Amino acid sequence: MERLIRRAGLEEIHRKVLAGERLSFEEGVRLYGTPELTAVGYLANLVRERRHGDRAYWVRNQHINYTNICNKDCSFCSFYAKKGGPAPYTLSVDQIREKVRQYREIPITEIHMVGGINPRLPYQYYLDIVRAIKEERPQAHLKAYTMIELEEIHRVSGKSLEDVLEDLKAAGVESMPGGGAEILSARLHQELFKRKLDFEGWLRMARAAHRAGLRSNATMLYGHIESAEERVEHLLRLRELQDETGGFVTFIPLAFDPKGTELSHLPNTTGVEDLRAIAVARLMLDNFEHIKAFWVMITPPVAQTALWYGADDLDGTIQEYEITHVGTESNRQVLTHGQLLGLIEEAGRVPVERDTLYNVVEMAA
Ligand code: V47
Repeated sequence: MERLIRRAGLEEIHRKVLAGERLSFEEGVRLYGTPELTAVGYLANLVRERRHGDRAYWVRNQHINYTNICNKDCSFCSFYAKKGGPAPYTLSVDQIREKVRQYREIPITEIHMVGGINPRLPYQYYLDIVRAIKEERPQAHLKAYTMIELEEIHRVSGKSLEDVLEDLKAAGVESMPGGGAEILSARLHQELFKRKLDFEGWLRMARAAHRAGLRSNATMLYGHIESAEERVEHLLRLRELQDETGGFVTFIPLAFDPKGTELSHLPNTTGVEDLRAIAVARLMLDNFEHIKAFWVMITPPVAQTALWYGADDLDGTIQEYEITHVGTESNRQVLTHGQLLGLIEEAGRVPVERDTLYNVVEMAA
């Protein structure tokens, strides 16, 4: 390994990783640039094992998307309703209740709820669906609404952002997912998602949520038109906010799936890119406890391998996922807990069932 690290020119980064020192922007770019993925993975695995040993976390969860109507028109998205695409829908409070009841028999500990930005939805709707979920399944942790939705909920509320956050918490929101960050960059905002909150706004919302006591995740959408420098800048912007608030729980790199988007001419990411995104994140985000390999996006085989490239979490059993459909046409994208455990054990790690905030639910025997 020493030889490989030398060949990759990563000796100084190796020294810093062993000493627990913070890596710089230039070093992040170097980690993206070196062809020696194994060396990058080795370094990331040192950090991963220092923090989590052999543990690999997973969660029994359910995703709910309450509407696919969206006015943001992001060119990387295939989820929102448009001509020739998916038909528009908005779930009623009763339909949401029904979705929760559908998986009553499964011991789910987390419900992850997000949706498009449907400007017709009133403030009360956002509170009502949260209350309905908590009534149906009070024991499940509700992780709901991205920073983009928070901005919209604030817009329709006529209240201060602080009051909105208090209302959401009182209704039953317990943490927030990491979506909507895309790439925290002014150039990419202009190119790909200019109707959406810009990167300063996303960070402002996250800061306000953390100050209100809501923890959240952070994502990065990679594999489209962003450069290595822009990816590293994204990571550093998250690291800086995490230094300030400590409110982020997990970082999740999301591999861009071009199918059905305005960027459908672009190729899918490769396993090498996916593993590198995980490894570089593990090395740069020294103040994030967890790095998640989201199997829905990068496929179970790559996610399983990522447990040796910096990831300590595979996310969950899922049930249904509508935002993307890698290798399937169906919304039903599910791994049973047996399949998840099998993937983790085959990779040589120890599966640990967790809840949203990484409290251990049950250790495998
Ligand atoms: O913000 C949209 C991304 C995100 C595509 O917090 C796409 O635990 C790839 O944030 N190809 C939503 N990605 C999903 C998300 C998430 C997922 C799992 C766990 C957590 C968590 C959060 O999906 C969006 C956007 O960045 N997305 N379109 C696409 N074509």
